[in-house]
Amino acid sequence: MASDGLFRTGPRAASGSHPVVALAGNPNTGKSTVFNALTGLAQHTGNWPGKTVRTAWGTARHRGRLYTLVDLPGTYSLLAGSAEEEVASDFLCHGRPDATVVVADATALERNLNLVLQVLEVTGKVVVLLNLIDEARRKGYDIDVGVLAEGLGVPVVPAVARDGRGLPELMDTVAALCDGSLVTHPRPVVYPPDVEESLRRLEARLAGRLPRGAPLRWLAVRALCGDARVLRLLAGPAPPPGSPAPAGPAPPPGSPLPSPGFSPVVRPRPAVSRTSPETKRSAGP
Ligand SMILES: Nc1nc2c(ncn2[C@@H]2O[C@H](COP(=O)(O)OP(=O)(O)O)[C@@H](O)[C@H]2O)c(=O)[nH]1
Ligand SMILES: [Mg+2]
Repeated sequence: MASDGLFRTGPRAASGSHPVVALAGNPNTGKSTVFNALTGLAQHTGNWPGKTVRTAWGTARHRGRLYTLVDLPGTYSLLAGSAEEEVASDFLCHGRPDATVVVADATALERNLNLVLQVLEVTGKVVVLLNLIDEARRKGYDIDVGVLAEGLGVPVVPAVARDGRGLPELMDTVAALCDGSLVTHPRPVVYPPDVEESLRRLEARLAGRLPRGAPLRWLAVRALCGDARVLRLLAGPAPPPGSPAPAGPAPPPGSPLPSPGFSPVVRPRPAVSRTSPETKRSAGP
């Protein structure tokens, strides 16, 4: 496994034109097991730029196509209370992954769904890998994967990653998310009316300060939770009335990872709901 310095230029730099796939999840859900099974020896590790958080990234091949997988640090939340949460949140918000796999522990679904719902506020191009199905069965849990997928509005793939079970289906789903042939319809979390009103106002204030396509609602949630970096952004000077929002062009392939902080590099969120259901496979309602 190569190490360190390589990561300074980041997985995006190494990916060339390969789709970038983020692996997120609570600690001990089998994320590294999935990552190792899919990337084999084609891995690099290193510290996240400006952080002591170690992360791994590598290349997976599936049906003749290459993907760059990023094994994000395990977190229970994206609310940036720790360096790990900040790294995972920044990568999902600003690293522009083409798809995100949230590895969830089937034996502790309720706790794991907290992160799933947060990720869905950042990006819709998500597949949930429901791992440790063997342990869940041993405990007598029988999870209806179809109902879960319908409730979340994104695909759910059951797996026993330690035995490689479910991983080909995972990569088929990732491939379909990356090439746009699979359309998701994530269900938004609806907060109480006063919170929704605050979010709406914060989103409007953030919209003028961030590039089009930035996950405004999620950043507004973070502001309400007291995230210092979002609050700093809101406290900064507002752009003059009528001035266009920052363009935020996607960097060319080979650009380094965005550094921590609110880099204006955000790929517009895909308009998944506008794609014709006749021509695309669809997940969820
Ligand atoms: N029983 C069972 N154990 C698993 C499965 N996937 C991973 N593990 C084990 O769970 C532990 C944590 O896995 P790891 O990949 O390090 O989790 P991470 O912290 O999310 O990266 C390891 O001992 C794995 O061998 C699975 O599907 N079933
Ligand atoms: Mg791990």
